Amino acid sequence: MKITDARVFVCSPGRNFVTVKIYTDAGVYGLGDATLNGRELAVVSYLQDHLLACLIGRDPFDTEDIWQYFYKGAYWRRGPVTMAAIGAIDMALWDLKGKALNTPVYNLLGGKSRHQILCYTHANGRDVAETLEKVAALVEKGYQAVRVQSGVPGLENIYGIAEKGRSYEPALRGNRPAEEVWDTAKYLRHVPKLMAQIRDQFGEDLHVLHDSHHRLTPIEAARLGKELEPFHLFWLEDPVAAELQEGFQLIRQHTTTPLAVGEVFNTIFDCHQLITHQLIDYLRVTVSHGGGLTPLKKMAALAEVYHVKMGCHGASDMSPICLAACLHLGIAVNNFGIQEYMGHNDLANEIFPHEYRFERGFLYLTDAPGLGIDFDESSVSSYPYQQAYLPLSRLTDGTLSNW
Ligand code: EZ4
Ligand code: CO
Repeated sequence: MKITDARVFVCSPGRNFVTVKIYTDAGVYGLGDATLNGRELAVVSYLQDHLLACLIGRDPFDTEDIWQYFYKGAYWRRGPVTMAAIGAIDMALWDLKGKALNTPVYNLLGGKSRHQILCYTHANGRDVAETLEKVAALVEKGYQAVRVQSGVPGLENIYGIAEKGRSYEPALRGNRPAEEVWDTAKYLRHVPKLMAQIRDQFGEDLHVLHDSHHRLTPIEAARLGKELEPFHLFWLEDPVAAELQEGFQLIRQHTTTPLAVGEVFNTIFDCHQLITHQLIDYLRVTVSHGGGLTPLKKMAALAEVYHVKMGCHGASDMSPICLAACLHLGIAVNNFGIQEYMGHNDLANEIFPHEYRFERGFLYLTDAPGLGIDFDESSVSSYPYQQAYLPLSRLTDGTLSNW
């Protein structure tokens, strides 16, 4: 079998998605997600101008060699734009291989290690009362794990909080990023109170997660982790910006709250020390931004050795194709932890028909071949690209901070 064509599509059913499609002389095609929130067109150019033509004539089953060809072959390695582009191609090739062999991708990754995939979704009220209501509604739907965020008294707009009556969407339309004001002291006073009320109302059985979204220093994160210990979080996510892997040693010395990191990582070299020094408990690298299933299965294997479990990033700013890839990996590896599941709007679900489904707190896959997803190309003309960016954060005195 030979690759005959490879194309990239951008559509915006409420938010931008970048999709790679690889065609073969056998008629079977594969789909990959190349969406990088706020930097979509840079990935499109990387694919279109530099990678896709190199695929023509290749055997699509050679996933390892094609991955190495693009990773080592560029000379310039790593980085989110490069790795999202390589990741989409790799994902599309695994999808294609599964379809050609008439088997789900998980069968190519080791088969089923479990029959259902534990997932969590987000509760994000503007204040504690609204957050409690939202958690109650999710528990009603059967969720056994919820990521709990709430507005902080004295701060206007913060990460993770939806506008009234709307579902949360981090990227905002416009030609430059919006700016938010952040105050760590206020936040650190608020979160333990929030978690006390959550445990009070929902008891010990609910798995509770929380995302600090890179905003703390190691010693601040240590304080938060310690103060949250009585509430037994499933994980505390991105307590600090993680370029400095050693920073986690300090957090780890002080708290037994489990730590999850990795949604902005692109390669094993972003997290090898976090894993081998046992500084984290969950690895959140996602399949698209981490360069595809080829490197993700290696990361999962290294993590397994060091008791680290997988918790792939599954926000709605990756398309259903990426979520499907995370689920195939998640069902196959032994060291699966949990899958983030924000879901997508109705339009995105129509444009990307998929076989995975949510039921009472778990996600399920069928035995549909490949990744079990498809893509409606007419969305490109009906819902064209819309410029949108993630916000940025400033401290109250104007200092640029971590969003
Ligand atoms: O801010 O996906 O855990 N989830 C997150 C997300 C990220 C967005 C960035 O595009 O932190 O909401
Ligand atoms: Co996060």
